[in-house]
Amino acid sequence: MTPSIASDVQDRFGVDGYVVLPGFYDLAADVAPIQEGIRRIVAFLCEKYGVDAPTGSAVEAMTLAYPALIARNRAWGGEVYDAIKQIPAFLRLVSREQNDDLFRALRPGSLPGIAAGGYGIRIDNPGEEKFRAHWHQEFPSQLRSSDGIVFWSPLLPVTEEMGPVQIAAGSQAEGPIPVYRDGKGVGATGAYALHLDQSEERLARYDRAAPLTKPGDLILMDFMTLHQSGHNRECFPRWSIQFRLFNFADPMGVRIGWRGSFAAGEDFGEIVPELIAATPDQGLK
Ligand SMILES: O=C(O)CCC(=O)C(=O)O
Ligand SMILES: [Fe+2]
Repeated sequence: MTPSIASDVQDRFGVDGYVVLPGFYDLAADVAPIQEGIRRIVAFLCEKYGVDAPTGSAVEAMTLAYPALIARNRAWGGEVYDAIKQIPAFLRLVSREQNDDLFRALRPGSLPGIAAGGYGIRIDNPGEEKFRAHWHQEFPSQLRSSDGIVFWSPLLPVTEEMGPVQIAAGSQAEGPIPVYRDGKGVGATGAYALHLDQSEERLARYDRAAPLTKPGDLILMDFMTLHQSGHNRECFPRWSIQFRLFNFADPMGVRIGWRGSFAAGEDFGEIVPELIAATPDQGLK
């Protein structure tokens, strides 16, 4: 049976390729235990490296202690990043039945899967271009199936200054867009080095949204919807959860054996060669 959700959610998702569900997760039950896990991990690393910074609350750990850690050594931030995706409360949120129900309601007849390696917690630091996700579709960097949805939920209230995710509304209509590789001059690799063919022409066709969300809220984006990270101009990082559900029943997914992309150690170009663009789009920023 297909679970029911408000039909306007289905309609808006179908038209815009994204939708915001305010308060989808329970702050106390679902989100606070993740924030607490982050606080403790940041506190362990501050102690390990002798960084004197406040970790009494999760907000302090995320906005003061983490920046203090990476100010001393950026690689210590990588330790935090790799550790926090293993917080049990985070994996419980990723694998909540509510998520599969939502997916099945938006994709009637689907059999949802959780994209392995496709879940994590972003820490978008002010002024850090190397890990900023510029305009992309999720599909080439995740694969698994062409029919998929990104789940995105913040761990701190997102303000304009923090550079909310930007979404080209309705751009899922483009279907799969070929991509080419370029390190952006900042050593970007993997998914961060992929560029869309004819990006400017394509993006010009759509209005852009940049929803301001708070912990508990959920943004859903179609695997084909163009989106990018905003520029964080705050003095602390933007922390957010993302994971991806795909559809085992999608014929394209069946054809590629539900194989993944970069996060699975695979090269998307070998799995779906038609996604490789012939010529770079020179106008891309
Ligand atoms: O949070 C961001 O800045 C980018 C998010 C994104 O690209 C994703 O969740 O797929
Ligand atoms: Fe993305």
